[in-house]
Amino acid sequence: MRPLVRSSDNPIITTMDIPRMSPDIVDPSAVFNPGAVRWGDRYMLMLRVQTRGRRTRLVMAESDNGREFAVWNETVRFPGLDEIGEKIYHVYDPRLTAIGDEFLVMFAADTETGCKLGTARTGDFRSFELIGLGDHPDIRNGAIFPWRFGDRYLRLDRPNRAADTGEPASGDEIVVSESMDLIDWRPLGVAMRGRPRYWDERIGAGPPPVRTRRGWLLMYHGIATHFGSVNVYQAGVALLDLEDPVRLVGRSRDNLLEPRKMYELIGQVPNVVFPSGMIVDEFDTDGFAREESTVRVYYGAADTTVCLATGRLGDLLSAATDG
Ligand code: BMA
Repeated sequence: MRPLVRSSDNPIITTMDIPRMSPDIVDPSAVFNPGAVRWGDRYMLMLRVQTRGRRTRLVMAESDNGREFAVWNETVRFPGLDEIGEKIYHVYDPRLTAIGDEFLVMFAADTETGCKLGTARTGDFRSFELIGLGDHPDIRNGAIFPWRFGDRYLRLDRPNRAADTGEPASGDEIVVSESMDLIDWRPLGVAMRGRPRYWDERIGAGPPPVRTRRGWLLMYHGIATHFGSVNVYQAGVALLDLEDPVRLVGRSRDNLLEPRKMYELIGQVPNVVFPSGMIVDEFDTDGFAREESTVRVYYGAADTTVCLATGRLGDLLSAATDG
């Protein structure tokens, strides 16, 4: 049995589901790579909507069953982001973290000087407070742990390495960084590296990791770059040590999800599954996710639609066996 099974309703969100929000969103081209979090009984997604001008807008969607979503009729605004002193071209690929009684958003922001990771907080997904834009020169795929380590926040991030000509900025190390204030981040170490010539040559964290009794469950994307004309984006899992997440306990030998369906193979960017949201329903009284719990993985398909795959937490953990 495969640990992740696609929803028969895929793609669960397409551009047809996005209300017109003139002038920001009129007849959009794509909706993909959503952040996801549970808010009481509701499943919340923060969608990346792309317009025909290839501008990016973030829009919330909610659901009470995790499968059928109603898209909100307003775009997400991070007040102050326009005055930050740097021209920001795109804000995209948000990861949502529930921590204490608030929600944190970590997003990628394309600037003149590279990709930055920005952070905002919210309590209701309607108004957001911008916390800041990090000053790392070029970094992406930031995901904040849903847990305080003493006074510290931890996150996973993925510094971009110098791109070869014509190739998108990418990287092959997932790093654990710490911060006291969510503004200044200090790298603690590399948790995992890409595996040259296999499915995950370049890698980046997917959704924020899930706290389990066996360790932190991380879903990540791996990019195979050794095919002549196209990169293949897939998803797999890793297990990080509970107390010291820089220490990798195991990772999946194979990917658990790869482009196979037409909606993953064809689209704005072909051959992409990009996991960005993961919701686990059940936690025990100590705050550990239950192994029998359902896991919902939300992913972008071909940079064009939003899709859902589900599994059982214990099966995903058991896939992270490689050293
Ligand atoms: C990555 C990011 C993602 C995107 C993916 C596939 O580098 O830009 O947002 O989904 O490429 O195009």
